[in-house]
Amino acid sequence: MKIPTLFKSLIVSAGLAAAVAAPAALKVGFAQTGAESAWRTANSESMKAEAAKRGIDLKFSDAQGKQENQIRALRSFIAQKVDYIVLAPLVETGWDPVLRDAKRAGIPVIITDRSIATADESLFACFIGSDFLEEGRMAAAWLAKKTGGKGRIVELQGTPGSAPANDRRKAFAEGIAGHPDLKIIDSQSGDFRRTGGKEVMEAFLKKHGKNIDILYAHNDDMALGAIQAIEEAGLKPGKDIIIVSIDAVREGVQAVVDGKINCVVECNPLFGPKVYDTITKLGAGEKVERKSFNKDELFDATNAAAALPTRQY
Ligand code: GYE
Repeated sequence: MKIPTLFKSLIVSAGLAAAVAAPAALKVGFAQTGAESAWRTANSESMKAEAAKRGIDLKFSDAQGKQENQIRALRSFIAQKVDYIVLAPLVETGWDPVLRDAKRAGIPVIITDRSIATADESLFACFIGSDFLEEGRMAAAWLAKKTGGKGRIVELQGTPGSAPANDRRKAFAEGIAGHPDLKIIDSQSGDFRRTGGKEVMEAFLKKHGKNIDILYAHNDDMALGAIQAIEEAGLKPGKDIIIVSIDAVREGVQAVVDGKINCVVECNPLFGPKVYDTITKLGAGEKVERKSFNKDELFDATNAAAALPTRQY
């Protein structure tokens, strides 16, 4: 077909305009820990949905709970020359070598959700997450008040070596230290998983029988698993055993409404908008906060029912 010259030039200029108007999509690599809990699912969803909304080309990697998989994902993001890397680090230590590689390649890294331990603060651009120490303190303060400072506690820890497990354990222990009759009689990891919570609670019940007054779980999923074990042992969760956990995912808040969990401390997983806003600012050469934390709430029998209809995760 013969195209008239005028049309030809129109086609060419339209093509040029499109090329100018549509710069290549920003490439972001997100190294996620895995899919261990409802919190994590909500976190992944927030990162994916917000990227899609903003036209960001998100490369999402699920490390299935293994640090070596996360390190491999980071190396692959570097090889693909992404514009930014977002890392939700499974554990606190062991990141320096791969972060050094990212730095050498000139790719800024944003640490999200969990913090890392490093002597070289120049290895990441900023941190966006939650204050796990504050969450542990809130859980301890609520419990001390509710029980009058008395009770034998079993603790379900999160993933060993992870910032939330380390900090929630430390701050809670400090929070109850002033109450000599509040004692942790046993503490094991359930890896932030429902099955882990159930199995470890079964073992606690076998070992300690009726000598457990309180369960402190580092997340709702483990508390929900433990509730199954408690019910199967013929006991009433929330009554025979007082339960405090962290996250406030919808099912956790529902359990508070049902009287099976007594208190949940919130940990908001919806970081997508904040992470990409931060990336936009970094791209524009603006200053960003070095460490920014979400403000979290607490739900118990007094406010859980009112909060439930508007929970976003
Ligand atoms: O509490 C837990 C998840 O790092 C804050 O990880 C996160 C924790 C969250 O598996 O449910």
